[in-house]
Amino acid sequence: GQNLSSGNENISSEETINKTTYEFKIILLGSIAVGKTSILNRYITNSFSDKCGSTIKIDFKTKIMNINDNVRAKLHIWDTCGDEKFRAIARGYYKDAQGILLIYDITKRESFDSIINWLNEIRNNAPKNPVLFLVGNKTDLNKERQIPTQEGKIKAEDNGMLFTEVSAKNGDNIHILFEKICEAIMASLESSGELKPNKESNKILANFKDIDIEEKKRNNCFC
Ligand code: G3D
Ligand code: MG
Repeated sequence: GQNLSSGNENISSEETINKTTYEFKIILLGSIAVGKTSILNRYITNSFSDKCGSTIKIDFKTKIMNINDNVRAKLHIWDTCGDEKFRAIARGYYKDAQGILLIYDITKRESFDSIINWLNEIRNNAPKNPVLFLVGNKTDLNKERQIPTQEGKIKAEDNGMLFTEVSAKNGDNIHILFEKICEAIMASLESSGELKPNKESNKILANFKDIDIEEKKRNNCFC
């Protein structure tokens, strides 16, 4: 009843000890210069800046997403910098990923054509049944578009992927993209019985095996 609501207010505050936190690993894939790093920066810091250098590096950033008053998701979003040696680092990168954002540039036909190669890489390296999201980036450059939206949509449907188009530059659809993938990961884990809220531990590492975050941060160069 209504008379309970004021008494319960603290329970739903940010600080509550009973807040359930799911942790998900999401990785970014796609050919060089499609905007992987820009999408991540736009989501994490709401900024758009220069590309990172040309070294081969793996890095990840985390962000908390509130699902509701009692549940939140901590997203660990992994990005590569440079992709020439990608095959050599693939396995460690894919390990335990529950969501994959496969990105192309709507103004570059080659980046869309290589989606098929990335899907093979995913089949060979990713855990079974990650949520796949095909993402066409750079919608602010609509005049230079080479891939019609409908073509992206069909490619996604044919390959069991969710689909959207975004712009890291102006921020269009970026936040909703991460909300959607998070929702889809939760639904997928729930349907396979792997999402098991446990308020005692206040932390669920659903399908996410003890990644040593600090160590990964120290050793983020895999070359
Ligand atoms: P990558 O991490 O996939 O390799 P980057 O790609 O994020 O480094 O982006 C590659 C280039 O595309 C960068 O330009 C970046 O500024 C640009 N870019 C990324 N996203 C967008 C977008 O949404 N719109 C537009 N117009 N440009 C974008 P430079 O010139 O630095 O190479
Ligand atoms: Mg990059």
